[in-house]
Amino acid sequence: MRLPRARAATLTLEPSRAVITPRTPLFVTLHEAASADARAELASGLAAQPASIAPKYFYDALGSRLFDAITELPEYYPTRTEAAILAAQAGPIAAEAGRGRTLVDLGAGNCEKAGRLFASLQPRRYVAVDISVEFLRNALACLQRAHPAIEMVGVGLDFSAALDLPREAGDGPRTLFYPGSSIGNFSPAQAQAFLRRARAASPGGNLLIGVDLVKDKRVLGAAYDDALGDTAAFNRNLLANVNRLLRSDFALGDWTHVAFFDEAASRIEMHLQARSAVTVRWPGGERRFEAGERIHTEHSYKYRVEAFDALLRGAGYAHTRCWTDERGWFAVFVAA
Ligand code: AVI
Repeated sequence: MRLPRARAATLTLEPSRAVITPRTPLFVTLHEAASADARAELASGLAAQPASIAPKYFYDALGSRLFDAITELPEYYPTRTEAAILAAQAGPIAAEAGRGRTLVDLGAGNCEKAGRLFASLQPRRYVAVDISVEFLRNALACLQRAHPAIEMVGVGLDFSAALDLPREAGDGPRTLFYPGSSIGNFSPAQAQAFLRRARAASPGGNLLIGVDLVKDKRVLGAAYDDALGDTAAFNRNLLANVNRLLRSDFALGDWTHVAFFDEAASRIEMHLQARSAVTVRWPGGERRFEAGERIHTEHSYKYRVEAFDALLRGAGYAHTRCWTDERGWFAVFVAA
């Protein structure tokens, strides 16, 4: 569904002053949460052995808020470590990425990370893309009020399989911004395919991407199983979203949050584990789970700098630069 073009901002010049009239961001919705495709994908994931639910279904409106809360937890270091790198290296990163381009924010969420880059990157246009359409709409409207001079476009899109930006994203060189190590939620093979699509979506432009690095497994484990239980709530809320989309009857209390670091695969695994035997039903299907049986909900791969650099080069990026924090916990790359 395409929404009508919103009122554009006008810059009125009078002899002694310039007045910027506030504008509403243009919003393009190319994603329907409760589509037949989504229901088919969910039903086949639940029927599979082992069962799985794709992590993109975490992000309904409540899931997006729970994720925001995760980023503030003492145990969840990625967001603040990445923000510290972006702040400390703002000048060199902007020099590498280029100023005055269209900044395309993939998985924009609350748009805060990109907003903090505006001073250094001075984007001419900001395109915020996210699957969580209503959450994005509100966040973008707030950001537009704070930056009335920047043209802003919101795109409701599931870009996990294809990265087809609408024409409203504009032309001219783009910096694609993919922060937070969301790339880690793909397998390395899927990540490389995604990086290839990102390169194709920014001809003559570049990619600014955050990547979580391998570290002590106690630090990693705590980040995905926090003492407050927010990550557990985020994981279980997935079932509430599936109930809405698939009209299934998951009882959230039947499921326990499980998260651990698999060193050999270099990834955090998240699962939901049945507390006792339970049958889940939805229109046209059902699945019995034995006590202790798990539904896989997320992988979060952790990289070494050289391995991620190789992934970028394998995706066709010939030029890469990387910055890390003092502890070597997180890396920010610019790749062209
Ligand atoms: C969005 N993504 C990068 C997060 C991560 O760390 O893999 C999602 C998350 N899952 C649990 N906590 C955070």
